[in-house]
Amino acid sequence: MKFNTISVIGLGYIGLPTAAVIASRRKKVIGVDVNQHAVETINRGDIHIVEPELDIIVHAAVKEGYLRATTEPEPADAFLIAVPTPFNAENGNGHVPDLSYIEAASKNIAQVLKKGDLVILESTSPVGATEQMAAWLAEARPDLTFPQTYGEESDIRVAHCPERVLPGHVVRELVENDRVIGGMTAKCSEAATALYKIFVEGECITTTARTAEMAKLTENSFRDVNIAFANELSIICDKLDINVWELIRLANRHPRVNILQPGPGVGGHCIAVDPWFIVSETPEEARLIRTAREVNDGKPQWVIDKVNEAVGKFLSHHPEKTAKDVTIACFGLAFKPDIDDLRESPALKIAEEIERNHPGTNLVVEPNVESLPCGKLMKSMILNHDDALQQADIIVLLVDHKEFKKIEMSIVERAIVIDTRGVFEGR
Ligand code: SAJ
Repeated sequence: MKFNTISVIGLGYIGLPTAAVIASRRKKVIGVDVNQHAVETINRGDIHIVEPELDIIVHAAVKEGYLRATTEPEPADAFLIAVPTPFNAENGNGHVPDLSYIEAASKNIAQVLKKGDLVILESTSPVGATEQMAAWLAEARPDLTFPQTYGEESDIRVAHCPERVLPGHVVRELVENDRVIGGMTAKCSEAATALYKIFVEGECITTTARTAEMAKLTENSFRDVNIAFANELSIICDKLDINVWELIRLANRHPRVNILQPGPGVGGHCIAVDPWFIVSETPEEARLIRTAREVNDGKPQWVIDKVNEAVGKFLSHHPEKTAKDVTIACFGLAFKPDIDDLRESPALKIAEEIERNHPGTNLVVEPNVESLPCGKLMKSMILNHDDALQQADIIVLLVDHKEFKKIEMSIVERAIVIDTRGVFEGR
């Protein structure tokens, strides 16, 4: 199959790198996004998100004329949909996936579809979402045929190919990772494979659309369950007065044991979201997956309780003082180490809650950001780590950034330390 023009719908953390990498293979790429600011930024050759190396390839792709962004869909030979799939607020079954962005994107591209086109859903989706997308396309274009009714003879090919790249390593992983290709028919998989072969050096493995959907949810649920195990261990060890970091190191010496690391909770927009897509479809069966979500979502409150305990401990040693005299410093706000991404970060959530509750001085240290997001932590002071260490009575280590790993123990020991990442206690 030949793809002269490829359109990527949704120019966010996945869509923009994908569009740029395809364009870097000298294919004409039309990026579509509802965000006018994003479209203008990209057309200038700049980027509106933070991802290493992305600026260089977007700049080159735009300047060489292979990548162009617009707010309105245009005809193409293949359409890659990479829009968000958040979940709606809780109902009886937990959290229900919100497919409205996929619906809007499919209705939008339906207008420009022509016989022979390929439509790929890349957004992480609940099982059945690709079939639903194909149904929306068919409803909007009764003049074309689709795989759900015409099988291999259909005018349009439809597949689900979930993205699996790690934020911070997107440009490399887009090319190197294996791809799961779930076509609605074998020919759909074949067409999608031909598209990914343009830029993927990993293996392209074909399956059904439903299995591909479930594969992505399974990968992130696997990680969530394993992090929950580590988080639960950390709570148990705290109660039993055991150093969890040493414990995990020792247990991991077993050839078939590989425990992940505890932390203040699970952040980002994938691992904390995707398992709910399984739970909401099969609430009776997905007991372990639901519990893992609850354990990880409960961890920030456990950390906050520890901070309150630490304030009590500090005051019992300094009876002349009140909580107003206590300085608490939160080290790290990002959702994982060495990135500046504060979205869905348990560390940020904990720092905000401490600020809300604590009447004394609140300090925050985040080496990866220059200023705090608008409206966040208005009563906290952002400092470098040396100054914060000087002033803090209580240190809450929330993210294992490389800068924090270099801090001398003798300086830290002057304060009460709550180390959620084992940066100090794990040494
Ligand atoms: N975390 C721990 N302990 C660990 C590992 C991670 O507490 O041992 C925490 C992190 O601090 C962070 C959260 O989990 O708050 C998630 O971080 P992550 O690095 O595990 O994953 P993400 O969300 O950045 O990216 C994941 C990846 N999925 C898997 O590794 C199975 C990535 O490959 C996916 O493409 C991405 O989700 C996605 O878009 O779905």
